[in-house]
Amino acid sequence: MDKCGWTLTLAALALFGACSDGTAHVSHDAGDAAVEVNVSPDIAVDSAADADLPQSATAWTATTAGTVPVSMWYSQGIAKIEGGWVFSHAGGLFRTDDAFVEQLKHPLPLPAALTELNFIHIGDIDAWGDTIWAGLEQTDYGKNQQAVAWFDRKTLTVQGYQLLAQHQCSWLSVDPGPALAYTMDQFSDDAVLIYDAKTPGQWQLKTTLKLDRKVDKVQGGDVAQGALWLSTDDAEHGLYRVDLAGGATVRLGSLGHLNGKALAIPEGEGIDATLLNGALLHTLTGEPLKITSWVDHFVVTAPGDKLPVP
Ligand SMILES: [Ca+2]
Repeated sequence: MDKCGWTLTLAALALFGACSDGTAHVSHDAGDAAVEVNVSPDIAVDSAADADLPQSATAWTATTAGTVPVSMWYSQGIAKIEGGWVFSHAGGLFRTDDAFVEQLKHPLPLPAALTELNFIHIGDIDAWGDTIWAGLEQTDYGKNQQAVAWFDRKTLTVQGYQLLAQHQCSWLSVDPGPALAYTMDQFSDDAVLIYDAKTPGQWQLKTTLKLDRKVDKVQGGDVAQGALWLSTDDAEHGLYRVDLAGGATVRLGSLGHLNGKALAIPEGEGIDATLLNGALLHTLTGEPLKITSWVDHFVVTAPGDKLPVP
């Protein structure tokens, strides 16, 4: 969860590039005086799906600011770093520049001690300084034993790991200010586990934040702006905001890419929350046929005046 400077220029949204699949479009006139952001129906906020939610649930919105196709191998996690991005798939890590041009890949980054324990899955990842943090899973969820591992940002080599007493670990986010780490015990859950993360290898469960609703099939999470932002692989590929002060949880919209057929339905994956050219949320969607993946950027608007999150 890198922090980037906040300078909102709608024209800058065009930096995210043209959309390859027709799901979003950003354009500006020759003088940059006017900017048009067209939102495809499949990634607009689904008001029908929100009809049964409290009114406050519709007050926050996430509006697409661009879709970028990326490597099919980027299929689990995403994290913004200085000068680029880091992605994960189940068994590897990748670092790109800001244009998503791959700079380095590490296809087998887990230590033997973990693979011998059947850890085979890297989930959504996060960045903290020169370190990449990743939630890891082994497949026997009943063991109540998953793990966090940390990697050097430049080399993507593992620096250490710690077993965690939780059943699943599809995502993990770190907040360097208070040195806290966030994750969930289950893919579908109504609570967030919060670890004291001051000392690598000695994380201690600090508290549990109870949400005011259950969120299904959470695949990514990132902390920024006093909130936890969740991406899911539920039926609507829902995007959610969790207020860290009390657990109020609202649906913002959707990651999109709901148009697949049969076994080719795309899967909602990880998320990064970094203010970047006016867009706060950046999500990763994978595609089962392994033809491509997508990074989608979203501008978040707050209740009331609908201004973007400051
Ligand atoms: Ca992430």
